[in-house]
Amino acid sequence: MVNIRSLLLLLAISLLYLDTSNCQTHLYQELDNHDIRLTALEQMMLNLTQACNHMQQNYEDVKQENAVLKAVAMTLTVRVEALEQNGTGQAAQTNIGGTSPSQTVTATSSQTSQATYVSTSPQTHGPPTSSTTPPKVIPRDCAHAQRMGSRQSGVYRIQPQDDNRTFEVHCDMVDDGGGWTTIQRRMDGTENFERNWNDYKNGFGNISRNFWIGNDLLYGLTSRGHMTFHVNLDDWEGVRRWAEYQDFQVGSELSWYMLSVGKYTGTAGDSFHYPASSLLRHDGMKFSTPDHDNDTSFQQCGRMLKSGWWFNSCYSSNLNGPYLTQPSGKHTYGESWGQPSMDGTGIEWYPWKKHQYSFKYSEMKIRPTNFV
Ligand SMILES: [Ca+2]
Repeated sequence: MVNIRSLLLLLAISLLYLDTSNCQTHLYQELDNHDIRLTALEQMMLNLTQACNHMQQNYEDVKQENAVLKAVAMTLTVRVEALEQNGTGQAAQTNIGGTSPSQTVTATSSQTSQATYVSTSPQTHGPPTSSTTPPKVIPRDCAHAQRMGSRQSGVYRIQPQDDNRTFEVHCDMVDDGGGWTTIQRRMDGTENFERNWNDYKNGFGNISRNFWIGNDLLYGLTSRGHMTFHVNLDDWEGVRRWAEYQDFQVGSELSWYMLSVGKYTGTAGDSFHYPASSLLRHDGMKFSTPDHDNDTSFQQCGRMLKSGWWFNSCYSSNLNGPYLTQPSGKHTYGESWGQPSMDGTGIEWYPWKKHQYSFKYSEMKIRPTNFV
């Protein structure tokens, strides 16, 4: 009996051992499989890391190539600008016809200057910096400066023609997309505009305040292509109106700086083609000053109206007239609705006010028509 029990116990122990052994074998097998999967995962991780590093290297290479291409593109752009500047400058120089170059606004020698922003106020402007320095080019005008990356309104140095003369001008980089070269401003009576021919030829005043840019420079700026002319006028009640003309051009001194303008748009009315009288419009007129009578009147409009302007017989606008500290000057005789008298009562634009009225503020500016 005991033997049988012992035998059964031994059998049970054997079976248990056998089962335990099988289980152990299975566990070892599973562990081996786990190790294999782990190794496979590690290899996969390694492959992914290598792939990632490879992509990172490719990205760095592409980025570097992109930077190089960008620098090359910038250099080529600047060279094209320089070539354009040379070509147009020579053409403009040819048309001057031997008039002696001179300027009242500050001119310098032929040094080059980057972006040529002259204002001393702190600002961010100019072309983006690059690891490769492009050739330095002085912009032809404010539109050119803006295309080169300048966004700040203020005083810039420009070189309109390829004759080594540079000029400081005021650029409006904000109004209606910017790129405007300001050619005249009247903001107070601190500057005398009753000037002779040479002053209007060369320009005068403070370009940050009241000034006339100069007819020679005006010719140089408008002789290269289609230009848009814009004038802003403020009355003494704080209302601003504007007039704009396409194809604005001022001839050389040989043509007495003859004015030529195209289509009008605006809110201030059309003075240059003044519809009320062909004797009072200014399109096609020569420039006159107190000492140079080129108008169509038997009188001397420039002397009488104390101004330099494209007088006819005589005017429907005179933005270079005397600055008055009130809307109306003295009316002495001859004024009728829509028809200026010969009194000369200040800074006038007849199509808006229809009677003699001197504006509080005026500014005239130009930019290439295809700028925007
Ligand atoms: Ca005359």
